[in-house]
Amino acid sequence: MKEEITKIKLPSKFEDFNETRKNGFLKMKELKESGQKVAGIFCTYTPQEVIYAAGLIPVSLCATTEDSIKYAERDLPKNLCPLIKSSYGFAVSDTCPYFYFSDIVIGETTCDGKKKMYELMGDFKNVHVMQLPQNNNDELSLKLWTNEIYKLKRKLEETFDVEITDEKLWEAIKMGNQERRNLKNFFELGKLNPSPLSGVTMSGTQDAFGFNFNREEKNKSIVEKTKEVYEMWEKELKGKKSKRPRILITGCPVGGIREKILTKIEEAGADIVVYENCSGVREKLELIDETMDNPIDAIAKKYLNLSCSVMSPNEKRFRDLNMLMDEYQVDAVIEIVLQACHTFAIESTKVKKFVTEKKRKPYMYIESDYSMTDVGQVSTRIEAFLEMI
Ligand code: BJ8
Repeated sequence: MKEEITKIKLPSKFEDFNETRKNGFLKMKELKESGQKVAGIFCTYTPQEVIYAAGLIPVSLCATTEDSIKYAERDLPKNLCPLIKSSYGFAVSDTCPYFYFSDIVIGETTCDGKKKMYELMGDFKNVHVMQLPQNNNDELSLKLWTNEIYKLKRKLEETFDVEITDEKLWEAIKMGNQERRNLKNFFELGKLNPSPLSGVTMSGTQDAFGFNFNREEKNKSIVEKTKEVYEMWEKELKGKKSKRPRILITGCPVGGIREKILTKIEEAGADIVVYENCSGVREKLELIDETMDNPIDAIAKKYLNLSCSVMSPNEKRFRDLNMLMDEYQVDAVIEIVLQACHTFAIESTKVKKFVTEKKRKPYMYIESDYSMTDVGQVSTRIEAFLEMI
């Protein structure tokens, strides 16, 4: 193990990563040196409880910068979602330390681009792909997904020579639910009016929590941060009025366009108060049912219920949107879709209709990628939209 670690390369562009990520890499390096096994993951559908119960640590792999895309485009079409190209580019060029540290990568058949990319990735990494059904409202799909979770369990047991007992699964479920409750409380700071925390800071802080691999410490820091922000709001903002429109962000994950789009929205005078996407509160809304008899059944039910646009139909997304728009007193919705993401792009027609006709609120659609070429145009559109509210 030690020998493997001495060979370790931090990415040539290590200095370009932000402090939080760099600290995360260094902490992970220490864990690997102590013999810890790691599973790299890309998606919210990954049942992390099974990974923890196997004694591994799940880590989100790099997928949010443009730099790695040039490596991906040697194998992948240019006209593909930047998130997929960035993920693959980091992997194939070995410039993401988390990918390097991963003993296994776990993927799911979500969108077409991702599932085909995993096939290529499987040529140079141990990749296990879970077959995700695309209808989360039927019994057969739930059976199929439950079976996929059993397959993952067996894969981890065989690969790492461990036994995943029900007891370990329930322990991981309890810890995961606690983390969901804590993160939900943190995101609910966005319900306060005036908003105490910028949406950009909120999503950056969530990333930072994710780079703490000690779950107890992580839970403690989420609770402390929430308390600190709430106390600041009580002292400095409570009772004041804000004229800044309150924005809900929906669509694709936003880690790769945070600076380019989210910062511009807030600089233009609005507050992002809630994310209805994988970068926000959505996954935290439903806990894993701790009263069920079988932990795998409970895990399968929770994860299949997620409302990503890869599901068809995807009615649960509208239930979540409805509730979040009301509870966070949202004034307008901005949907951000990554270039060539067909499922979110097509579903946006329904989202627009829902927001403008059912909720009677302004809606804006932004399609973009990780490059800065359209930053001027995006800023102008955002300013015009906010003026109209
Ligand atoms: S659960 S949002 S993390 S799939 S943006 S790669 S869908 S072409 S990232 Fe996602 Fe899981 Fe869904 Fe969340 Fe494909 Fe679209 Fe790209 Fe996407």
